[in-house]
Amino acid sequence: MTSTELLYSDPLQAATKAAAEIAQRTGFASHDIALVMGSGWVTAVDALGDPVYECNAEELIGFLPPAVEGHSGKVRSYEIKDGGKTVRALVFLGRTHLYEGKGMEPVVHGVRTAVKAGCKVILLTNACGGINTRYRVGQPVLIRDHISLTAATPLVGATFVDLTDLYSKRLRAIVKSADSSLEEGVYVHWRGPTYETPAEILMMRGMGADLVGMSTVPEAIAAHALGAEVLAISLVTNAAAGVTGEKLNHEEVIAAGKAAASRMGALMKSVIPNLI
Ligand code: 8IG
Repeated sequence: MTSTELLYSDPLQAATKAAAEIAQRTGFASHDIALVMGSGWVTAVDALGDPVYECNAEELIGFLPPAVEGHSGKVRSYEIKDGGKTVRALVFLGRTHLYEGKGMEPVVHGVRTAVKAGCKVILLTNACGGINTRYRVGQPVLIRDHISLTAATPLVGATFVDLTDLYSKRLRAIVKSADSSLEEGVYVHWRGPTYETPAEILMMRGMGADLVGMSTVPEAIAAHALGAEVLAISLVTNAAAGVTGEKLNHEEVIAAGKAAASRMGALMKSVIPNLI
């Protein structure tokens, strides 16, 4: 059986095997926290210093090559020291999205691998559209809850998982104590790859949504179902369709991400030791 066949036929076994490969390659039996870096967030990891290990994700069991510009598809291991404490962070540069049409398994393989590698906390980052008119481009927002307009879930069978505290209140409080200016919002998961119409954005606002994007929700559910705590931070990189009258483009997203990267990096570096 190929590594891709294993991913689709027995995804948890594929994740367990990928985690063992990471332990063997890095020399660290376990990691503490995983970071999934979305569009525009990749340069924020520079704040973490030099990684102690890096490979291309597709070298590991079950990982597919990346498909989007700004997602380089690397897996890194970092040692983050804070006082006497050492935190081992597994960092995924880039992710697979549902709109790529490869199904759910590749989308959540990274977080499942991270949990199998020992990570108790999963920090998901993304770039998204701002529905809430209070938000400005370049503003980070903590995800407090989500609305799934894809209704896609990585879970199958009679596994009835409670999502009341999916985006951990405890972790959000820790991040807000480091930066009290951070806002919280409700994220809508939209399959894409088309952006929304202005009418769809009005519908989402009416539903109580603040942010819209094409990722994060399946990964949050998969991580939570395996017992990890989830923290998710969105970077608003554009006003959602119809909010300003401007058209949406991917270059704008990349530019806004780059501009906000150093603030994001400093925030991550300062809070990570407190999350573990
Ligand atoms: I970046 O406006 C980014 N990702 N669905 N809508 C959706 N996804 C996004 C958007 C947006 N901006």
